Amino acid sequence: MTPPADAINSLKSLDFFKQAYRMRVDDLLAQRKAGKKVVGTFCLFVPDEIIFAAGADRVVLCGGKVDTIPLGEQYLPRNVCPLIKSSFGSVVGGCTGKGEACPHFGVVDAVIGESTCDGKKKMFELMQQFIPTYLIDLPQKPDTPAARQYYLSELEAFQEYMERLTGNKVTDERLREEIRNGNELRKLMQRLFNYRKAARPPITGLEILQVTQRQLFLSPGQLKAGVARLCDELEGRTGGPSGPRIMISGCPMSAGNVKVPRIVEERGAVIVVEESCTGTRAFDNLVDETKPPLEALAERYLQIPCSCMTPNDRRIDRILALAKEYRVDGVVHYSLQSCHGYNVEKFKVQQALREAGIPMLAIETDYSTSDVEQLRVRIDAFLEMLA
Ligand code: BJ8
Repeated sequence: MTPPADAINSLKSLDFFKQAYRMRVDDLLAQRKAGKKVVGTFCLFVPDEIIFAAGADRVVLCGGKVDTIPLGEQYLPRNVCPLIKSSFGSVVGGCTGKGEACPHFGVVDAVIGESTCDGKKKMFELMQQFIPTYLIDLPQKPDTPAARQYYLSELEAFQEYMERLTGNKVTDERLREEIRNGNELRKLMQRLFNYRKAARPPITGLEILQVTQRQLFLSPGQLKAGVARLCDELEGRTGGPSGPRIMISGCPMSAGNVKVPRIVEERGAVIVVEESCTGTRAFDNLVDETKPPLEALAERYLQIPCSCMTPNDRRIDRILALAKEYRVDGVVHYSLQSCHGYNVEKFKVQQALREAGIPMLAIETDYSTSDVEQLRVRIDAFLEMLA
């Protein structure tokens, strides 16, 4: 095994992503000054295309930091997932000045929520007391025609909301343009992930996280420029780290949350793919450019294999397919504490992986550092077993 490559490679084009936060906040402040509306989102089920077609901008607000959790816990039960507590703490901190807040919470005019897990659904009700909040209701059985019809009607209502918020009409032409832009970005992200299929990937999992944690934070133009530069730098590059090839699958890792991938790579493995919303789920499946735009959006977005959906067999299928494509030696199943969807689903994931002969390590954790030592021991044992 060789050490993780984030220390060796020093990919120059990653500097852009390191500066992304300050740069983007300044950019959003300037846009708001010029009269543009900005919305905050928390989930992949909120289609960017509709927001951009309405002439607004968006920024993802999912919290990955531990320091906003204490304020979140003043309003929410302690046994809610850390992503929810961290996000809510940031919003309240930003709105009341009572505590830690990420600067980007101050730059949104409204929040667009979605009815995914119970914790988030209820958090959005409370959030309404601090900032205007609109909720997209999601069907839970995505494979039925009725579900697609219902989600389509929810997207129509969302489009009308965005028109009211911005005062701009969303035309089919504008939607089609944004669908084309979105697909281009998805293809670019797919190209970036393809470099990780190499025998010795030229980019580590920790480095990739710097991009994926910011992909819904940056504007599409910024992301496109940054990822294109990174891909060009990776082209033809060989000789990254070697070690067991690991897939991380499960809950998203929002910005600030790198605990598990850091340990995995510090202990000598190489993360080659993430099956998560800060991974392949964000750019798998293009939107069909030949269909009526809203219908095509409904079709594509309902395919996101989130554990809030039932059944969610397409997630299992995707994990097995990715394991093959990326020649994965083992899977680390990553659940946030109290995320019942992913925690329960892990059983079926493990069953499927066992049948495929791929070992899996199940980790349930939060944003604190209290379990780092224990995680190191468990991850070491898992990697040793793979070796
Ligand atoms: S599409 S994964 S971004 S809902 S970790 S808050 S599920 S209790 S973040 Fe998610 Fe959309 Fe699904 Fe993706 Fe709830 Fe679980 Fe917490 Fe979660």
